[in-house]
Amino acid sequence: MARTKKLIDIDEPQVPPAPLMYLNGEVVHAHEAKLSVIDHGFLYGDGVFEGIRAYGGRVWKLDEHVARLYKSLKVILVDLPMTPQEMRDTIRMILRRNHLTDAYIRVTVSRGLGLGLDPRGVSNPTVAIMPSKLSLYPEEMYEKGLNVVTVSTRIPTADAWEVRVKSTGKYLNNIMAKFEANRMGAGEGLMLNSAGCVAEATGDNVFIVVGGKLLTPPGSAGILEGITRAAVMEIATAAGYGVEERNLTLFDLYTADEAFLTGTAAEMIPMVRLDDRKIGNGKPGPITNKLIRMFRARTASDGVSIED
Ligand code: PXG
Repeated sequence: MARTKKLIDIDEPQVPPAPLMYLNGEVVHAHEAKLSVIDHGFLYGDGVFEGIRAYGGRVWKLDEHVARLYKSLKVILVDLPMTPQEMRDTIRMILRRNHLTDAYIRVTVSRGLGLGLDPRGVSNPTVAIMPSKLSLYPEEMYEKGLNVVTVSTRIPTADAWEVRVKSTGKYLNNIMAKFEANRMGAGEGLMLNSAGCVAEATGDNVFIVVGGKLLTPPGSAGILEGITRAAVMEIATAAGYGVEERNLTLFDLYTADEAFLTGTAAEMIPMVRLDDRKIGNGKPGPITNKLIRMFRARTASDGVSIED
């Protein structure tokens, strides 16, 4: 009798099932998740978010991300009927339910439902927690370094409190800045603030290395104070490097020994060219590479387990 064992069943769907996500108290398939057209997040970008990562079954900097989310909610006057502990547990539960150990997870909260600006007419904050694919820079960019351009889109008002909140609404500016960088064929766009000082990249913070010391713009430059930025500052300080928050101009970046960007998705990535100038010798610097190794060792060992 002929053997009928099939190596590949072409009728079997090869598409992975849609991930499960949390939406307003329920666990649903992501492709079935629906939001109202009068959601204030959709109508006005009236909400806040966090991008979080898990490595090897542990959520990296979970407490810090949840703390920043609740700080953002406090600033925009949204009172969530969900405690930070419930938020942490729900994030871990969604990762568990999807059997995801290495993942990106996006937490988005909007003010809720209502048409019209008056927040008194808006009720029931929307809470969405969804795992997603990471949009990372290609691996080769970590070895060769990023080519960055200064874009004309600026951080609107560096001294205003709004720009320091991780609000959904402010990202139109960052998206336009990313368009500019793409159009110029660069890997990333550097944004200045209204005073002309260096602020940040479209979704990453900026560091330079000068004389063995790390320099990065302060919160008052209108940046989002990244959780990766804080982790890198802590790792570098513990390794004996000086770290200083200081207002920087393009002159400082053009003449730096080394430079790199930090962010949840990017982790740490060397920046080797800015506006057609080489930074240092145009290759990832030794201190940058050493800190990248230390950072990766930390993400591989630290974090809050997704298991109960
Ligand atoms: N600046 C800006 C403007 C950002 O949006 C950072 C700096 C780095 O912050 P963290 O805390 O990640 O080190 C960010 C982070 C997303 C997404 O879903 C956005 C970010 C990070 C991850 C995902 O689009 N922005």
